[in-house]
Amino acid sequence: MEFSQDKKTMLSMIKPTGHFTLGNYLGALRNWVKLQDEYNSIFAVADLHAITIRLEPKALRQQTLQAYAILNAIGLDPKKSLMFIQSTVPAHAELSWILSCYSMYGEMQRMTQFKDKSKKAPDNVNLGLFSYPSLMNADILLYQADVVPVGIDQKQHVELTRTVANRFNGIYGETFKIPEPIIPKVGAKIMSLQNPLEKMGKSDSNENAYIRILDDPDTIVRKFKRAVTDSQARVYFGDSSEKAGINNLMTIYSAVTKKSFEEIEKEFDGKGYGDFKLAVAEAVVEELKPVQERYNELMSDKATLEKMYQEGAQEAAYIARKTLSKVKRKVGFVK
Ligand code: ATP
Ligand code: LTN
Repeated sequence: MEFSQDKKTMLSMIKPTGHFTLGNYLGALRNWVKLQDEYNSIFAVADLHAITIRLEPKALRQQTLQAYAILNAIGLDPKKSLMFIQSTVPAHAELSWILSCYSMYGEMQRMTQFKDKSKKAPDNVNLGLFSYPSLMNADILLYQADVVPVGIDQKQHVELTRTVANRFNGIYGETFKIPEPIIPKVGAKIMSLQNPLEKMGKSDSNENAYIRILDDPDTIVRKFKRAVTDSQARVYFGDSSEKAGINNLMTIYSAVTKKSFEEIEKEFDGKGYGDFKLAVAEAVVEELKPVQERYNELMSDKATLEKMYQEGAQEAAYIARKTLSKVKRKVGFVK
């Protein structure tokens, strides 16, 4: 992994809290692949962030490895990008503590993710859930990232990163780069196949609501066949909430085949939803096939996979240590 002096640095992470979905893939991951040549890129599996919810140790370990393998399988390349697992680089937890002393209680309390997640799981409102953004601040600032591609839900967290970095720089002099969030364009939001007014999320209790990146072709076809549509039986993009199901299928088909909505409407003129659903399913199967093949190869050779993430950890630790040493010196810790 070689970083160029002329390129800006980009960093993003994803939590291994479940099986990655087509929503994660089309909305976030696939975009990372496009961006990796443009920037010095850093991608990580945010396993420290994952434990704000209770996970079985075995499941966390397996999901973390799967997530790391998927990042590789979709086309992120450890020769071009720095790729690692968050918990293997101790500097994240260390800087998170330091930064938490420069983050205000009131600021953290205003984070909508904290409010939403506290409501959803009132019996496990742990301190980690509250200080979650401080760990994210550390993730970003350790690598002096210029840009951070995230979904709209994470924009508030990156804005907090800017506030905290500016505050620290104001007290101690230039220490951190101030990062910018990059939010993908509209269309990147994939909705649930069962309730197209809600986001397709990996923690949905109904398995038919989402497509997993690793679903086999039969499952993908079955889930698309069951997708909720309307009674009009005409494929077009409409404004009414009734069309949300078809709009979502058109969005998926367009994202995968690069066809415009107009082209799709023409292609399925006079045809029923059955034909359309099958075409969407087949396009998704084709898109995911090479990803699944590479994933299976990687997972069948755990030794190589381990070597890859260990190398990533070493490279990440080297960069992170530089920033952390500077911070510790500025704050006044002994050498
Ligand atoms: P959960 O369902 O548990 O809330 P999630 O799938 O939203 O999880 P995150 O780890 O928060 O998981 O998402 C990772 C990235 O994938 C984020 O950048 C997010 O914006 C993006 N993403 C998630 N779901 C979708 C979706 N349905 N459409 C587009 N992008 C999505
Ligand atoms: N909070 C993010 C995941 C995440 C992240 C980061 C994203 C953890 N650390 C640093 C960008 C930069 C999420 O829930 N999607």
